[in-house]
Amino acid sequence: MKMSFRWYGDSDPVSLEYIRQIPNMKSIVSAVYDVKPGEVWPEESIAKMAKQCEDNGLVFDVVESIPVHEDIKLGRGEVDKLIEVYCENIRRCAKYGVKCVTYNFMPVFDWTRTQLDKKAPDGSTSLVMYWEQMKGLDPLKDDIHLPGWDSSYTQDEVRELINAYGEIGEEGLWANLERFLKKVIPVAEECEVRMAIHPDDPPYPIFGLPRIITNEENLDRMLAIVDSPANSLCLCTGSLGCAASNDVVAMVRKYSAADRIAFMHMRNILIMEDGSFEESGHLSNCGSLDMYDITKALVETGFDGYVRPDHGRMIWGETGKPGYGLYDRALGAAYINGLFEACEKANK
Ligand code: DNO
Repeated sequence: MKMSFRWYGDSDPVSLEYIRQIPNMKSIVSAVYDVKPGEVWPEESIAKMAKQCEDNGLVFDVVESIPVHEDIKLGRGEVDKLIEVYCENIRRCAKYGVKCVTYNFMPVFDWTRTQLDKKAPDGSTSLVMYWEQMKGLDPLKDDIHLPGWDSSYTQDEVRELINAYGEIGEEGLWANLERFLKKVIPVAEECEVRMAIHPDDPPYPIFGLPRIITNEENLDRMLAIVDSPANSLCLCTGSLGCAASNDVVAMVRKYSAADRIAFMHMRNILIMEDGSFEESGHLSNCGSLDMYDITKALVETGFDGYVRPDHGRMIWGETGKPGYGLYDRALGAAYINGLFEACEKANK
């Protein structure tokens, strides 16, 4: 496996100087952040990121994310032109050494949480999604500002988008994903880049928006659209894992054995009785997922893709981007390194 760490560029309070000191750290996961979805990434920005990483003994070889424009997901407007821009961004990233591009096909919103700083008894804080706090919220009627949601949309725009997704439904979203993949994957293959789709987080409908990257049946369907290692998964344990019906260990084993996992997001979550969940420490006994079994499944199937410690809690008084502080993610990396070392030795 190749250990990696997400870095948000110059605005990130965590520095590359610190990231490089985490044992076994090799790759930086980042993106060009000052360009809107649907626009071409300036080569200078990609080159600068690559150079900054290299100067710190790291490699910028994973992109997270090249965002997919809503019109591509909705199949409206200038879709073909937008997909062409997407392909051009893949080519440009590949030119500067990128090997893996993460993206998602979630309508309107990326991950959904109800609170980003829920305090645990030990004083740490983390992201949570409590149904109790979601109850009664209706984005078609109320003005909703859930933490972490893209604030560049006005409430009217959000309503328009939600209605448009309601009209196309899940099958419409599938059709638009297919159209996207059939154009993008051949370009990725040419560039020797693996596309890694991130599962919907959480993997069930929110506010009636269709969600399709959610469970084994749908992952099978997605991978079959273009049967190529360039069309792969970013298997996020914490996203798939917060639906108790998903057997994450079995999914990891199956897709890794088939060489369809390009990128692993490793984090743990604690699922509560009503389906709410809290992001926990990475260790198995902090949450509902067995991180040892997940790692064992990866090692036994010869996984050689990228891994990153996903969301950490905020600990030791650190402030910064929720989920993306240094300390707890570094603890996560150390733990994951340990799991891999043990599993690899046992597997010899
Ligand atoms: C959350 C992340 C996601 C992920 C995107 C990929 O912290 O895992 O925002 O980057 O869904 O496109």
